[in-house]
Amino acid sequence: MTTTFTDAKLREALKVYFIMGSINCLKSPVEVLTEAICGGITMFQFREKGTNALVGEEKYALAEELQFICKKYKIPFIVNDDIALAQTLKADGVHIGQEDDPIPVVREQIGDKILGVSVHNVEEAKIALQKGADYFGVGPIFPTTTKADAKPASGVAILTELRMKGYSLPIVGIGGITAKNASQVIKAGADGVSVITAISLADNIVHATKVLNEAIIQNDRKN
Ligand code: 3NM
Repeated sequence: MTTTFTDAKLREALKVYFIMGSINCLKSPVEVLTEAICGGITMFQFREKGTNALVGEEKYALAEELQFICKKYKIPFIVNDDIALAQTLKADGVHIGQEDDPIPVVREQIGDKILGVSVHNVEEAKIALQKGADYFGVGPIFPTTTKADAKPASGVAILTELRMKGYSLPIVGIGGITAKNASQVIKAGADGVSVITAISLADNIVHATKVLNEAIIQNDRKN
């Protein structure tokens, strides 16, 4: 790990990792994020992507507003695939996928901020580790409709495989994760779960987040 976050602090932050952009919300993103924080999320990723996503000044303004809320509640604020935005806002880190800028280039730009990388198999994990990822986002674990170009769901076996092969880097599972299936993800070896829909589209966001949080805490191997 290269980040100034300690290993323990990063694993703790990854437990209930909420990802969201304006298109994932049925009401104001500010309200959604505030309620998710009240419910107990431990980290937030601003992911303003997809059809009708904000760009330019509007994207910047929303990011700034959401970061302000995160700062108030001491929730780490990560930016998805927009290094310039992350740099301007002095975000806590960035998350990139396999098709985004190369890992060494991003690392060079962000220094010791958190660098998360999406990986889908052992080969990608090996390269991401070598090139300086601080954590892996592994998915989609379960089927998801949120990411248009998501790969087929892998199930939790990929998590077990990564741990068995000696990958001890912090791992967060992603894709179709809910309070009902989250325990499988943790039992298979992930430190936490990242979710969009399970929180952003919940009727009662505070309640849904609390239930998800409890599912993680209860199944955490270290508790
Ligand atoms: N990345 P939901 S799956 C943003 O597999 C994202 O890398 C994925 O949304 C990957 O919790 C995904 O609504 C969408 O399924 C996750």
